[in-house]
Amino acid sequence: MIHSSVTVSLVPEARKGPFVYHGDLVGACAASASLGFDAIEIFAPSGGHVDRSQLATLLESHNLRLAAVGTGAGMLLHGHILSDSSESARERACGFVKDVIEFGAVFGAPAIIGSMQGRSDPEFGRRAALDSLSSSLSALAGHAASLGQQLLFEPLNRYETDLVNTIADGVKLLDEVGAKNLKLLADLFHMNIEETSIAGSIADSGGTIGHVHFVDTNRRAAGLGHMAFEEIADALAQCGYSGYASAEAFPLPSTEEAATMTIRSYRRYLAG
Ligand code: LER
Ligand code: MN
Repeated sequence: MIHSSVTVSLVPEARKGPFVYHGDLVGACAASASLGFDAIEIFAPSGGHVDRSQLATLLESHNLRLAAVGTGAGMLLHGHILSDSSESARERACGFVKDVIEFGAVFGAPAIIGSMQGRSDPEFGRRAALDSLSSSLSALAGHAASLGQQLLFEPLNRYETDLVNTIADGVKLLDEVGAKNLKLLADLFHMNIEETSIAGSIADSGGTIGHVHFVDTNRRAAGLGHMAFEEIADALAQCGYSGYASAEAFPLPSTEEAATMTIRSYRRYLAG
């Protein structure tokens, strides 16, 4: 069974980003629970930003779970990247992510490495950047494992990184790192740009997918673009995927309509 989730950003600098709810955690929990979502995914400025006992109360009172926590604020707010050519800069990046891993772990939620993978610079080179990324991921996956959590790694489209663009690139990276709790995040928006076949690459992923960003071709809510959701749902079912379909989409035409459209599409294509 695939569960539903919706993103909540608490980072003012990301107000134009692809998140359904922005800024108001209390309101987002009430609204998403009333639509029937199973969980929320939080994008926060840091691992220490959210009051943990307030979040625990909120989740419990709305019968919601925490699906995952994003780490992209490390790059957005501080310029940290896990593939940095400087070891001390990489350590700072890992420190930021470790705090987010610890926050998520309190609620049984994995952290997501997306834009924190960074991109190569011409001097350092792509292979060296990938090696640095692998070594950062190895340390971070170890930290997540010590807390009983998975760590999610997200291939991004070519306009955001030159390191890991496809699910196949991601599977290769996972092989290099060799950590059992390191899984891939399949973001359908990025896959629509990079994959030859979205359903085909899911089918070929060999059980490495641990989370899905459920979104349409144009990064609007599922159902507001031209994604072939039937075949994607079939491919996920065939590989036994039982994680979250989490709406990381623009709040268009409004937050309410994006959330409503998402849960409708989730029920149509993925539920049961
Ligand atoms: C993060 O989940 C993502 O998809 C990236 O595009 C953010 O830059
Ligand atoms: Mn994503």
